[in-house]
Amino acid sequence: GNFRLSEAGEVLKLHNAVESSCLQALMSDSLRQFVPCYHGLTIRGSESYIRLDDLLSGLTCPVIMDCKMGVRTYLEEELARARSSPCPRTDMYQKMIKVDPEAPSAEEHAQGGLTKLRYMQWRDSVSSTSTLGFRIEGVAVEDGRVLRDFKKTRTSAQVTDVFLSFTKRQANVLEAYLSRLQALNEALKESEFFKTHEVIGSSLLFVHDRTNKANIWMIDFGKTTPTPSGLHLKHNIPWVEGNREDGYIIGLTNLTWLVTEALRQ
Ligand code: 4IP
Ligand code: MN
Repeated sequence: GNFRLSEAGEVLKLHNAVESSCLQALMSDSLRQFVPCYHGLTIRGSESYIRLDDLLSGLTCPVIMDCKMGVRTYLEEELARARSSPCPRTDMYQKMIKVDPEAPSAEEHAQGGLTKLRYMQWRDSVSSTSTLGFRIEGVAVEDGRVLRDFKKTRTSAQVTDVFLSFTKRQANVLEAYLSRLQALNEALKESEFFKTHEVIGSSLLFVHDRTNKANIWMIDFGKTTPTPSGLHLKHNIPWVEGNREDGYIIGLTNLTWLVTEALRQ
């Protein structure tokens, strides 16, 4: 979406203060090796951009999968907003009926709109987000085609099928992903950043190429917010409103389990 390629093995992403402060903090955290290197801001025309290492540079015909992590993809403030000033959006309604014309209520059909919260909660529940703690957002295949038809990919069997076709069942690729997931799990245990941030809407980017080099990166921190001072999140317990938990580790554990399953099939 808001990406744009720059000249020298870097990617420019439209500046967002929440994201750049996360990236800044991550550069001196145990998670550093899982995050694209951040080089500060730059200005092009009238816009400010975040400079990141291009994760695809040096790869031949990369294949990419984006998994959005967590048991919810909206911030707690979205709940407050929907209560205090509910604002039905026609674009949310249009996106919902494109996936499932039956999903809106009679009232929502009548007004032809729904709140962002309602849309996001529905998206989380029809995908694997609510149950598995992550969902597949998209896959880009060798020839550059991008597949985005995963909105109703919800069960563990459906997710495993996507892993199998994404990796073409190559055991060495699946094994490389598995060990990277395990290393990430260890780094998260050590991470000061992870303890003190609610990680919402962030993705793990799976990338491998023809030479079977395989890697996983943490990306997208536009909704990753510091906890009120002193609060340490566990990331592996259910979310209830007010506890700020994101279920990131629930998702990582299930992801690891399903990659292991894919290896067995
Ligand atoms: C999108 O829904 C994603 O949830 C976006 O989150 C979100 O942006 C969009 O909200 C919402 O419409 P689909 O993926 O179903 O299209 P992300 O950026 O994490 O992918 P926010 O602003 O929440 O980051 P709007 O309000 O931008 O439309
Ligand atoms: Mn994203």
